[in-house]
Amino acid sequence: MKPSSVQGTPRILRALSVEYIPRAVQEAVNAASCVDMHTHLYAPAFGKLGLWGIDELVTYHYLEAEFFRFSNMTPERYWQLSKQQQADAIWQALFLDNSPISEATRGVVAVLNAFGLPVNSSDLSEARAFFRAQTYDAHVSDVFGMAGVTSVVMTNDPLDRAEVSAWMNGVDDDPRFRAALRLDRLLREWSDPWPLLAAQGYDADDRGSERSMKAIRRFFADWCERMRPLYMAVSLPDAFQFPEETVRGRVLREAVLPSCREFGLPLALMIGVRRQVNPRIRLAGDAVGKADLRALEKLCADFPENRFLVSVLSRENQHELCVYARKFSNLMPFGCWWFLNNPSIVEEVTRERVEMLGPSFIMQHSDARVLEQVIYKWKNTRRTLSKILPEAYGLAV
Ligand code: FIX
Ligand code: ZN
Repeated sequence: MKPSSVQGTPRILRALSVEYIPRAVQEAVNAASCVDMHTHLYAPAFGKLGLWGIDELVTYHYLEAEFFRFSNMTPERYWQLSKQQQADAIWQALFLDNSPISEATRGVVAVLNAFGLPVNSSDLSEARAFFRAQTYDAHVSDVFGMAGVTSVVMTNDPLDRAEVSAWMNGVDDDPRFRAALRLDRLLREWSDPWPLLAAQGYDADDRGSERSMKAIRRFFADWCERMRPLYMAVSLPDAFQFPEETVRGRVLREAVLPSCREFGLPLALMIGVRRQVNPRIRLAGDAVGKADLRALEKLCADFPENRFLVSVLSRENQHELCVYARKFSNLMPFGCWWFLNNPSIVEEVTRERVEMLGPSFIMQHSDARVLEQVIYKWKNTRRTLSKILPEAYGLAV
């Protein structure tokens, strides 16, 4: 999980004079193939869990949030519509009645352009016909090729019923998709996950006793064997504290961290989300809050044998994260998550990270939820890096 796209360049640059740097960097950035280390995409074996195509692109929750700013339609009415009707309503409001100049709407335009589909059409029929004619498996390879992505890491929740049944039916090895064992549900209020663990045959109880901690470690052993994840991951609220005298705190300390050490897996912490500040708009209803990163300091200091991949959602936490990364070599900052993934903020945050950490961080992930989003998200990342890196190298020679 190294920022390999820029690792080979210093030697080349040393041999160049300053005026050639921008072009050399741009060529290197454009030619680099990426591993997208955090997405919500799925391999073909997961069937309907994998989202793709125009209706999914247009109803991405980033666009739903923008839709409710323009439309008089209530969320309750919107949720009653079919997927196609929802996409039609969003297309009308965000692409026809208003200018698609936000990052999320520009993304849809970029995807349509990439496939040579009309961007000013009064309806989505031509785009629908195009995507209907594709088969998912071959389309994945085409899309990854267009994005310059060799493989993506999925988000895999072993307590999610639909996912569990896909894994149990057997998931063929597909080198384009790697797993990440997601812990959000396991680390919720204990009354929620323990019956799910028990239903899978693990000896968990309602008190979160010592027995439950052992059961969770057995659960991890089995799921690590089944999924072969690259890392474990959890998103955490702005109010996250560690240590914490709750069952969640104990699950983290007594089960998650030891299992990560046992299986040699990093733990990805995505800190700062405030879930469901507006539940009426569902997935679009999450927000951000500044976190107390002393919890992260404690984790990095107390568990030097664990490795932490960390993304923080609040812009106000970014500088602190860089400082902690300078203190703890077991901390690897990654990407510009969610509300940060806008060119202006990516530029600011990445420049700061380069200045403070050199290339010792993971520059970006896409967080794509809909397959074709990797095309525009990686295009935009490359564009921003082609701007920032020549400056950095230019000042270094
Ligand atoms: O928790 C996460 O992994 C978040 O990235 C998502 O759940 C969020 O809804 C999202 O799509 C952000 O890009
Ligand atoms: Zn995500």
